[in-house]
Amino acid sequence: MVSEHQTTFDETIAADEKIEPRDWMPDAYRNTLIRQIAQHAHSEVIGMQPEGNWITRAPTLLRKAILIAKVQDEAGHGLYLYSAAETLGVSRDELQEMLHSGRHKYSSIFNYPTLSWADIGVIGWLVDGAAIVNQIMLQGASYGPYARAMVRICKEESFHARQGYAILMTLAKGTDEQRQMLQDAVDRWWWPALMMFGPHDSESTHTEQSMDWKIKRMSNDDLRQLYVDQTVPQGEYLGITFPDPDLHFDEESGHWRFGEIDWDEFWAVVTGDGPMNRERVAHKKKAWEDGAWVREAATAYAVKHAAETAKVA
Ligand code: BYC
Repeated sequence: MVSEHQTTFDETIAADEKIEPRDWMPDAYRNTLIRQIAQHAHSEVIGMQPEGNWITRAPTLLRKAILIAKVQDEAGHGLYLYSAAETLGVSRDELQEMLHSGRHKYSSIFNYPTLSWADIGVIGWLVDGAAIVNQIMLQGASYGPYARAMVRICKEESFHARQGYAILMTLAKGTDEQRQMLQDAVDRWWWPALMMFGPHDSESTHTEQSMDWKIKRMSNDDLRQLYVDQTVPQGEYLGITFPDPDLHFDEESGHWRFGEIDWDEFWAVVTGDGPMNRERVAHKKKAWEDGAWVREAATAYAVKHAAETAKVA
């Protein structure tokens, strides 16, 4: 027999209303949200590394200031998302432990190296661009704290994508060497950007259930197609080519059709064997350990402050 709780939950989802932390929810819904929100938070935080790599080497003071602001925004996104995950009853420490021990995933895209300044522009354009396509639909997610975090994150991502495109416009209008640097970065990041949307729908473990629960509002393949349709004209404007001989505009459907992703590469990167996986996790663990004294000091202050407040009361 379906419980009263389950009926209320189902009706809330059917009515397109939000599930809030105080509401009853099925364990599987809670666990799916913890998995996806945590993976998303970890991606934001690990994603600071490839870009942080270029802060000391940005070509001008202005570019450096903009990049610092962007990387700082990613930390903020991680914090909103960890807070959203905490509303589901999991602690920040547990989430860190899951990431450090390899039991939690983070986006495959951050396991590639940033070899030139053009990579910073291409990350803004292609990676933040892909994140926006994915996250606009997540603003409609059925879990309130996740959906609301997405609204703010999307606003900031939109600035990130523009700063990336602005870097690329400068390179595109520059010397032959600069245009070559831009093309080389596109050649290396295009396929990994398409992989961000996850496996084909037919191979995706979670899509069907997550769409029934209205956590995901569009499937991996539909989002990927939307992204390609938006991005190819932007690339043409920059004067670059895409590293895909099968890419062509299909008049009948009105879509840009593209070649097959290298799924062996995707799964190798997702399961820990990409070019930068080990470095990324080792660096993250070191930052967590080096920051232990800050957390201890902050907690000590909080305890002292609570004791003093209690005394006054
Ligand atoms: N990378 O059943 P599926 C940013 C895993 S950061 C790694 O389709 P789901 C930025 C998937 O987890 C924004 N793993 O899963 C930051 C699952 O494994 P588990 C990053 C992937 O969850 C700094 C298995 O494959 N955005 O923009 O329904 C600087 C089967 O997949 C990936 C997000 O995190 C992948 N690409 O759909 C610049 C978005 N794809 O968990 C920029 C939030 C799949 O069963 N996440 N897997 O072990 C999502 O929207 C969804 O989780 C996904 C996957 C679309 C990624």
